[in-house]
Amino acid sequence: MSEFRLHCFALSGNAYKVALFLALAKRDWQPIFVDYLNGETKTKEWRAAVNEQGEVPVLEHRDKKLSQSALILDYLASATGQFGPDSEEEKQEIWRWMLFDNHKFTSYYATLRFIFGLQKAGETPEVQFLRDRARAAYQIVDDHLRDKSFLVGERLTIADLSLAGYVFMPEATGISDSEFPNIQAWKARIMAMPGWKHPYDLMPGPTSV
Ligand SMILES: N[C@@H](CCC(=O)N[C@@H](CS)C(=O)NCC(=O)O)C(=O)O
Repeated sequence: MSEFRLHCFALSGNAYKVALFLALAKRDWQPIFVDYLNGETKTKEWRAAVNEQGEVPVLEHRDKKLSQSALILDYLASATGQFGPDSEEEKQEIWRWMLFDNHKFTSYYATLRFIFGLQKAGETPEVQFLRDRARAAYQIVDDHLRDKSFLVGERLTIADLSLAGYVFMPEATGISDSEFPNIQAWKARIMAMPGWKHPYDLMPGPTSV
């Protein structure tokens, strides 16, 4: 059995945040496939055994079973000594970006990508609302990255891994990379890291709905 076990599925960018950490940190880990599309996370059994909140990612390590990607990333940074803060000030900055990511950057974009890119909902008012909100969050991050290589401290940290959850997903969203050149350059820096892999090469399961 591997040291770290990650409950995940290929389409989940939230799980990718953790899978990418483990890949870049070159840790001994294994994915445990969760059949989200067939409703596994909604079953009483899965919720009782894995996560009462009904979500992946869930990380198992030693006697711990953790959920919520930001908390897992913070735990992994402490447990491995990699991609964490160098000071109290950096820790606060990292959390500030991870909370922004969970509330806005990932959440609007992930929902847009799911209903527009995967379920092919078309140009509904909901899609347009989500795209506007996602664009606004992307603009804030693009502005922040104008004079920076990474979000915090000029090196890859768990803040970058959190925001990187969905940016490599290939489905159409109606938002183009060329609208956000600083995010595009940041993505290229992450892709150039030894051990980087596309989400669909790192996690098991179907890549369409
Ligand atoms: N804030 C959570 C979000 C996790 C999340 O939304 N996971 C999705 C997959 S990407 C999920 O498991 N959804 C199950 C459901 O909504 O039923 C985190 O960062 O871990």
